[in-house]
Amino acid sequence: MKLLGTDASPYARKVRLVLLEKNIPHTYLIDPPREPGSLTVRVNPLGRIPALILDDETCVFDSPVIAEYVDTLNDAPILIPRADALARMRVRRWEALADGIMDSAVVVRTENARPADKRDTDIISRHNNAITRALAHAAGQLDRHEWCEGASITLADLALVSALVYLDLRQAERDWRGAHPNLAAWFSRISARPSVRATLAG
Ligand SMILES: N[C@@H](CCC(=O)N[C@@H](CS)C(=O)NCC(=O)O)C(=O)O
Repeated sequence: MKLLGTDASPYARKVRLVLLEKNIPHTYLIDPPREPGSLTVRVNPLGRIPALILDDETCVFDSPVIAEYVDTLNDAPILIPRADALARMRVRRWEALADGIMDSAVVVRTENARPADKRDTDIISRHNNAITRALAHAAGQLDRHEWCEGASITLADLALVSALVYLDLRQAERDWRGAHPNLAAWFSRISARPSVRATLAG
């Protein structure tokens, strides 16, 4: 299978981490959708990354669907709990929280890229406030636990680390480590994992 993404995309990082943690053979292709000739716009009607192309050419999108599909391919590890409905909901809710941070950070970046007189400062502050609240929620839920959910790594951890890497990339001025030392300690532990380091290497 082939994964289309870019190194900056937090959604692509999330599914790259799922593939790497589960040790699923794949080819990672950097394919910015806005570049002429992009494969992404030919295979994904939404023209977005990440897109996973299976060996029979089936295209899987978007990132939650890819993560869920890939998680069914083996059990080592199981990243989305299968039997415990509440645990499963909590993992998916972590993913929604992390994806929401990514969504808001993308909106802020897009808005800030406009000329100063065309920026909507209300939109910028609403989305920045959402990120601030989501980080406080994440820190509160994480508390002193080693993992976001349960006793081992799940999709929740992979989604959250992807959101935080993206914040460091696009909002370097945001001192989320100072605001949430427990989140900072969790982040430095998880970012030492070979999977995370591999996605940061490129
Ligand atoms: N909800 C989607 C969001 C994917 C998304 O918005 N990807 C961005 C890149 S981070 C994209 O491809 N945007 C289209 C573009 O850049 O033209 C997912 O989870 O996969």
